[in-house]
Amino acid sequence: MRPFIPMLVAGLAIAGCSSDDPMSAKNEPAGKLVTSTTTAGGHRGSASVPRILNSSATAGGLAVSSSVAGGLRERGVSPASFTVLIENVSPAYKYSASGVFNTPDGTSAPGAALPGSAYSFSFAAAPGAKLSFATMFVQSNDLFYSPGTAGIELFTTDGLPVTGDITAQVQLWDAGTEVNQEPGVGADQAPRQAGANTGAAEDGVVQLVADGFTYPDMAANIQVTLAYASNGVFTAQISNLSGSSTPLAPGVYAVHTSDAFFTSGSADAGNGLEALAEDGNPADLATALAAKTGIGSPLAPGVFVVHKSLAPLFSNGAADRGEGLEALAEDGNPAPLSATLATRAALNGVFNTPVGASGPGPLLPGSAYSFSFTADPGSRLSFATMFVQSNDLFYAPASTGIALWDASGTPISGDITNVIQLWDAGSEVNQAPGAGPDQAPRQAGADNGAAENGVVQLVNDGFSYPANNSIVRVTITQN
Ligand SMILES: [Ca+2]
Ligand SMILES: [Ca+2]
Ligand SMILES: [Ca+2]
Repeated sequence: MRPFIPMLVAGLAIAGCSSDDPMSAKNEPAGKLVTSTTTAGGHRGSASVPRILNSSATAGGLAVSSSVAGGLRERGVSPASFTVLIENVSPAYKYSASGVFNTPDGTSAPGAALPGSAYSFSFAAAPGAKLSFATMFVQSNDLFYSPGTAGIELFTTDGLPVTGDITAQVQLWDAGTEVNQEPGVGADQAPRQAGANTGAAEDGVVQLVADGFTYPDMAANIQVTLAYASNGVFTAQISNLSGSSTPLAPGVYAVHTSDAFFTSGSADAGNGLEALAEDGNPADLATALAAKTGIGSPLAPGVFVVHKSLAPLFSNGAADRGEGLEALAEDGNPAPLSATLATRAALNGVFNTPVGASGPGPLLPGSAYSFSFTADPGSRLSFATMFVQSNDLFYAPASTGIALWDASGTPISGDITNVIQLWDAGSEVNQAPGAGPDQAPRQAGADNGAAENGVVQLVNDGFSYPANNSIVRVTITQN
């Protein structure tokens, strides 16, 4: 978390200075709207709906028919005051990535890695992350190769990726679940046992092997290397050397910041390590790790606008309009877009101060932004807030916003998370979420990253993202 705060704060310092912002001098200062009771009709004075969009033909063509709003008025529907709560509900995950490696390089089916073959796997990681893995020493009862509990640091203290040979950080561990027999000979070892989980229970602890038998030097059996692809993605290769005394078996890996999936000196945690270490079966441990794997994300200060024309912030499938969405989506800085909105005749504002906080800041898990406004019947609400662990993604309703009144003239109320979608501003090339070096928490400065020259659209970049409702919850209440 630490590295991104300066970047966001830099943006926030701008956003928080609306009183010094000449763009807002004669418009609605963003700050006061957070608890504003200004109505959407602040510029109304008549039933006509002010155009809030620029005069482009597209925007004009999307204007809502005034008969809709007029219909509600004629039926006696009054303006209403709303409060919107945007909560960051990201859970805390132990692992940012995890998975199985089970298919030797150059083959197409899962199987053991015999001497002279290797497993490779790729994963995304951010500075501060460590790599752990485990693969069975097959000619044993319950031994496995793995880094220590703390894992292998993937970045130097200067934030540079670690690459090259990391074999020196790998050791041979004993799961403590089955009594050890002579390596390569024991009848209850995986190549010879009658079935999975055959052998005398050991009731021991996970520890470096020390059973009186002789094992080959690490460097004679195994070599582990790391390569880095410049975009936050590493590839690890675990080679079973041609002179090795054992096959290696399918295993698991995890990227983490705290300790990994076993504790040296403690009994096996019962999370699947036993089957990996005794039978070369990684499935149960992979499942256990997957349940604790995911990406949480801060959200960032954003903008809202109450409107009666459609698509005040962006158009689905069209290039970013250059009105400030890019800074909101790439750097968590809502000031430029707010300044654009402030020149238009519609209620709008910035939300930038977490509830209970004394000043603007990013929205960390467990925190919420809130804003209030009074709107005319027939009004719609749009807003946008950055998915911070990305290059240019943001949460927002559809480009046309949310109708604040239903067809029967009742103001909407309750949980509206299901209207939120994750959009790609199309302005910066996407990197792996939570890891990309040009993403706000890690980039060297605002607007860093490769230009995308794309369009605003729902994210569809091949990376996997958390379900929207596992990051953000939005509720609206009538005051
Ligand atoms: Ca066994
Ligand atoms: Ca993008
Ligand atoms: Ca960037």
